Amino acid sequence: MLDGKKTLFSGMQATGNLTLGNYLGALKNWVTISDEYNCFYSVVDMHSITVRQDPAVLRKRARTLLTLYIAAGLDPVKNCIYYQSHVSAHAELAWILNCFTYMGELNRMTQFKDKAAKHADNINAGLFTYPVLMAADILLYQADLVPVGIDQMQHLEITRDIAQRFNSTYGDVFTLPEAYIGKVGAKIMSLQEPSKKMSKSDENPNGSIYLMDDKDTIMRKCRRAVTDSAGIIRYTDEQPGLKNLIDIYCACTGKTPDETMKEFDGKGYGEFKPAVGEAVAAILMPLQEEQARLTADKAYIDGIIKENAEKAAYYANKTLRKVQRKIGFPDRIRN
Ligand code: ATP
Ligand code: LTN
Repeated sequence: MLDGKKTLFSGMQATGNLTLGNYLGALKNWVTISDEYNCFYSVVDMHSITVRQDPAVLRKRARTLLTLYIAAGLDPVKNCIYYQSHVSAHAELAWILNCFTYMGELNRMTQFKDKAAKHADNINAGLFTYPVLMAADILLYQADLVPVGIDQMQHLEITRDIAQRFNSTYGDVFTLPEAYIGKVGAKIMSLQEPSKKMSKSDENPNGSIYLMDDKDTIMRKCRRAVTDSAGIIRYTDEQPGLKNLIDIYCACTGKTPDETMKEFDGKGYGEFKPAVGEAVAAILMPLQEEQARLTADKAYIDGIIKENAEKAAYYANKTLRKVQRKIGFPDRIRN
């Protein structure tokens, strides 16, 4: 508890171009709940290097992502928005937690299996211990709540297991975090293969709507989204492509699937798909304008980066010092 509020932590990797899935599944929810919590939102650039990155591209993407957090509506004074790599406590706690995590546990992680299959030429140890660094992120800030998409649930569970294991030996050091999965948009699927989640690392650009897509591209991708031959607007698992479009429409407009079915009763996909495009564009166009405005204000963003790194380090180091003491590292000598 800080100032009577619970603490929230979340992060996103600065890899690839962000998709509508990232926005609806994560960023949008972050903004909705940010007032009720003390929030830490990190650009997790240390996680990004588990897959090879071009240094200049990584640096640029990290900055774009940090700016996007603010453009999406997160107030950088009330919320601590910072780069993970600027707070060395993440790496230090991750090392300690590595020694409290079993190979067998990490071996079960589906994200590891997926990424190892995708990057068979670079199955590095960082990719394997990725969830431990994520646990360190969360536990350093004693987070009560972690808003993520459904795909991150397994990582949240291992975080709780590691924290519980540590606490059972050393006392109540870590708060046990709960996952927060938004009601709408928790899993946005690919527009081309509705059985796969929309992902920024998808090779087919038509499967994803990118946050920086222009309106024509958004409209085209929605029109070409894979649906079925039933031709009626129904929210059912039997029409997965359409169901995904309804989810997107609802997440963007705030309507429910029932309201949407009524609105498009008797109408076909030829009317519904452009309406989805319009709803998406109505969200993304203002976001892009705000992003451009903030990007131009270099001094303002630099100030936020500096101040928030210091603030994050203050809280992170408090937990780290406690952990170091508990496990028996020698005390620092102060004059
Ligand atoms: P990659 O394809 O590189 O693995 P990704 O697109 O899955 O990336 P992440 O950086 O792993 O994105 O995720 C950032 C956040 O966005 C996470 O909280 C994740 O759960 C959420 N998220 C990612 N894709 C979707 C999606 N299709 N629907 C809803 N939420 C999503
Ligand atoms: N693994 C997450 C990103 C991430 C994260 C975190 C999310 C790293 N550390 C801590 C929430 C809390 C992902 O791939 N989306």
